[in-house]
Amino acid sequence: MPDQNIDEVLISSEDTVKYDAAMKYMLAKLALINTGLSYELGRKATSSITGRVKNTDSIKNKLKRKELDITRKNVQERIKDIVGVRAVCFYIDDLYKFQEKLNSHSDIAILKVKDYIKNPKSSGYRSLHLICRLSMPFADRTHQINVEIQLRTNAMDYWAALDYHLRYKKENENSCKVCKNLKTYADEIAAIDKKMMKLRNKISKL
Ligand code: 0O2
Repeated sequence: MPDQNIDEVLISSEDTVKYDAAMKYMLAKLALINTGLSYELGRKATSSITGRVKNTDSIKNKLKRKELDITRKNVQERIKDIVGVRAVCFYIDDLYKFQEKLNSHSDIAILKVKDYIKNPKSSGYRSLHLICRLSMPFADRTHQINVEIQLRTNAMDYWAALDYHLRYKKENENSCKVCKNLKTYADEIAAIDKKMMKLRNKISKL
């Protein structure tokens, strides 16, 4: 079977439209939360809000990485981040405030929290990941769609973006020669992130 047909079996054109709609729905929600939180804080809460729908090649690679068969069932049941959105905030405590706001949205069920800030990955990666199920009215009915929400500070985002192309997406062995450096830099950046939050608190009491 040509690849295009296999891809269509894995993710139908209806799925693609649905995932795209879910991403836009989530982006609107994050923008709404940002507006409310910024109002409450009296300053901007986020510096960017972005989203993406994972492409078929990336989904297939992830299934391979997880040593799973490339089937439609596995795509639907095992890949939780086909729809992914990210809010980048200024301070670490903003991320948890953002999470609280999401909790109050009745159409979003937070299924799993992966707190890579309290428990960073061995790579040094830090972010707050929320694996959610979104109930979205679409076409003739309400659909349940998995969405991964990544909440990060600017500092975490800076490190993750560089790590992504320096190491994370490279499978070659040589890339691990830089793992130790990247981990050290992640820890140093995280220490500055905490200091900036303390400084903000100090300034607010002046
Ligand atoms: P992409 O291209 O960003 O979509 P699990 O299902 O829990 O077994 P999964 O889904 O890999 O495993 O979850 P995990 O580890 O929580 O990571 C999900 C996403 O976080 C990744 O998506 C990356 O975006 C990001 N991430 C995780 N670890 C790292 C890291 O060490 N460095 C960087 N830069 N990003 C990381 P994808 O699908 O791998 O990639």
